[in-house]
Amino acid sequence: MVVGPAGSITYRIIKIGGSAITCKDVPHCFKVDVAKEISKQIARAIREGMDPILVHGGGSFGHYEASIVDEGTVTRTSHAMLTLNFLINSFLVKSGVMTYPIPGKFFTVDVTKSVIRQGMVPLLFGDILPDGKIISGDDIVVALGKELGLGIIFVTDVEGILSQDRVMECVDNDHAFPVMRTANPDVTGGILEKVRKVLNAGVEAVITSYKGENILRAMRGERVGTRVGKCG
Ligand code: IP8
Repeated sequence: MVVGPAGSITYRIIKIGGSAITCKDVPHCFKVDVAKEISKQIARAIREGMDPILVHGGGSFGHYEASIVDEGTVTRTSHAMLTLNFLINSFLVKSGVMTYPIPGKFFTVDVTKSVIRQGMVPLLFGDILPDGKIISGDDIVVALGKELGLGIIFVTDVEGILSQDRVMECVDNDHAFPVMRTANPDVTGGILEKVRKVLNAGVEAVITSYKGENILRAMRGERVGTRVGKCG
């Protein structure tokens, strides 16, 4: 486990959620301003000496296409994810972040480490296999968090897990909070499933928005959003 100066875990794995980077209700709608803001914070974190590992989800690209089941689902979903990756990567590269994209189908911890060893920033993403099985970016970040002993920052469109309109400070079980549901398709289960995966794997995570430089602040070890893992 990698620990920071105060003995706390180091948050370096950043899951750029589809809910943050794409528009909920509009298929294939990409949020340029959000991409610019996230890229800016990641570039700054790197300038401050931090080395992030990036992963993005499917949003209204991959999840939308995967939810329409016909003979073209795998082709369209795969194409949608590559398109979204191209868009996100374009803003990161423009901001000076030396990324190397790794589609989920090719994800291993070793291949991720080899990209880091070459001095680049891995940019992994959720994917679909030829048989239609979905690889969620959430599973990728949890596997990396467990293997590398690093904390995960889930960047979403909300400030954290809400209970009666207030952001919860910390969650250590999956039934203590009201389930957050969204109308848009999410074939990999949404926020409750994220929390379950984090708790089952015994990793540490924060769920936060990109606003207020929260990605950068979480990487610096500041408390933002909702922590998921061990409370107290
Ligand atoms: O949004 C899903 O990745 P996630 C990827 O991280 C596809 O669960 C293909 C829908």
